Amino acid sequence: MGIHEVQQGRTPHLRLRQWIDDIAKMCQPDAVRVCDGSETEYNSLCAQMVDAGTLIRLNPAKRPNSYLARSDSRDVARVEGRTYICSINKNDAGPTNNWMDPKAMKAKLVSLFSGCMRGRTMYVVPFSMGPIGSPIAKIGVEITDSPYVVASMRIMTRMGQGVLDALGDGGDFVPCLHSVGRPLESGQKDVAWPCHPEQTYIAHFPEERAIWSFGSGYGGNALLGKKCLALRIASTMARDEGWLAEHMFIMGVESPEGEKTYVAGAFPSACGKTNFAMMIPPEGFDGWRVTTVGDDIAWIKPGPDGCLYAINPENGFFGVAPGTSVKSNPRAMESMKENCLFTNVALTDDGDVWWEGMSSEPPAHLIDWTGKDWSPGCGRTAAHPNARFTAPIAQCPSLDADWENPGGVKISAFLFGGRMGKSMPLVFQAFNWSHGVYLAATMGSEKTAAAEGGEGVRRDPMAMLPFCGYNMADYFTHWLNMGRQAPEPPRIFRVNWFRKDENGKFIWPGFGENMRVLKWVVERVHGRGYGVESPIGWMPRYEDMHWDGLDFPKDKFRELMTIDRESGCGEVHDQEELFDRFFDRLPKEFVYERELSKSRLWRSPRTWRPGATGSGARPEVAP
Ligand code: TSX
Ligand code: MN
Repeated sequence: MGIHEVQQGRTPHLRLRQWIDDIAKMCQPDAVRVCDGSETEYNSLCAQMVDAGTLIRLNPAKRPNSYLARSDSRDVARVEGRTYICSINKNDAGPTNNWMDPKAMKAKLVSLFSGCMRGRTMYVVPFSMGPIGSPIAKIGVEITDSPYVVASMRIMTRMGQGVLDALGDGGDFVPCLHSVGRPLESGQKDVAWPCHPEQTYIAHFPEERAIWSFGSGYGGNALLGKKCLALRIASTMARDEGWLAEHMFIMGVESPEGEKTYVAGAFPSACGKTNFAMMIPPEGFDGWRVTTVGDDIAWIKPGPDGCLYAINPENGFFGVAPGTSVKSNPRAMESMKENCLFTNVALTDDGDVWWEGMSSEPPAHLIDWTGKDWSPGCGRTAAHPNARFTAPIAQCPSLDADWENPGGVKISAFLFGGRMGKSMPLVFQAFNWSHGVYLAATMGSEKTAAAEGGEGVRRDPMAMLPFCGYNMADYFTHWLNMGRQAPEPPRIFRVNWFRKDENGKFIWPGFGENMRVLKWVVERVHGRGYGVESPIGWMPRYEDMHWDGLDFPKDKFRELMTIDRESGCGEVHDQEELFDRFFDRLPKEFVYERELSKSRLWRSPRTWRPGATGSGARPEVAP
């Protein structure tokens, strides 16, 4: 076939080699390069992208070994409308996923992929999600014609020869095929960010355990280890194998006495998940430490003792840049000091990066994410709102000592929380596992911008709505089963940092002060923290929280924790809309949990506050 082979990485794996040959025959690249993951390879790819205009090398004195990429303005985010779960039966994708028949989708994609890499190099990227050799880890191989994807995968995953060695001559891998969808016909000049927005497809084949992605070079559309493998495909594996693949951060909380507790949690987008996972304990918490295991994905399996153990399958952060600052998240800023890729942020005159929220005063002049001159007040944002940093996790100053423990870390609590301006209290604990799963499934976040469709709550069960690779009702059932099998399942909590007062101001200071909530959670799971039984779950009274170092008056706390009967009933009523989508597949437990929630609220005082006399609430210890 006249394809030039650059065999950096070496593998005796015949099935893998056959797959590479088959894909090369279909895509017809000029060259095939099996990546070894070395620094030399990374540097030469980046240099090649600088020459091609895809990357700009940042000032090495300001941002060593780092680059800026500007994408096509039509290729700036995940495309949920073009993301498909191609299960054999439509019902197995469920009402929340786009579905296409796998044969029809394959036929469509084979025609798109035929010859799609002409004039380009086809890269073969072996990667491990999770520490290489961990019993919880999975191996994937991404074939891509985007050097930007290769460089990003080297930061975000364990990538290269070590993975080929672990695969040996017959190990299992998830085949992930990706193309930007822009072949270079004879002599045609390339563009800085090739893509094909009109023909973008992000297709998952859950039975075959394969991923085909065409037309986009951006983030979750193109770095197939992350959302596609580690969430959509892994969630179906987890259902079949008895574990959980979740859209969760993992963090450690260490007390002054040296007691270590791990917490995992899911927040919908724009709720500060990465900030929370890297939180710095505030004043009044001398000797407490928060450590980071991961900020986005958790793979959680029962260990030999039946408890749930979690690993972070990733090796880097792919975080939203705007809003990240030394104030909001100093540990993220530290993580991106060097060895980073930035995408769609602004470029400063001295060759560094900037984005909205990085500093209160914007620089007087910038080059914006589209490559145009920018000055304050020009009417455009300098960075795209979905601009990203790609940073090695090893550079995180709060990285947990056990972040690469192949057995994972033992999870004691799950947190779920959205952005709710009214009615939802700061924190409460589920009565039991099935109630907790119900609270997680009914989680929602208020729509922020008018552009997203105005008022109302967007339900995002377990923050998995765009990431569950199968019928979400079956996913709820799987969650219920996982708790039944664990001897002591993690305790489940709902949190809300975003409640507002009657003037529209946030009541809770948030950020590091969330440590006070975390401390109550930790004490609850160890059977020490006091709580009272409210109509919606266990709650701390004012005196059950640690207030050293913060002047937060008791009446403000009461306001933050108030349960209003009318809005509580309204919330439970609204949940019916979500449940109706799942018809008969919805677990029976949810129907009963909803009835119980309704009854408890109906019979509660008009306004319920923890510790208020006459509320019927008595202090209790039982977690
Ligand atoms: O990330 C946030 N967290 C979690 C941090 C550990 N954000 C940022 C918004 C999401 C991207 C928050 N914003 C949090 C929060 O806990 N809370 C708020 C709301 C808030 C915003 C500004 C203030 C207070 C609260 N400012 C002052 O109190 C001065
Ligand atoms: Mn995410």
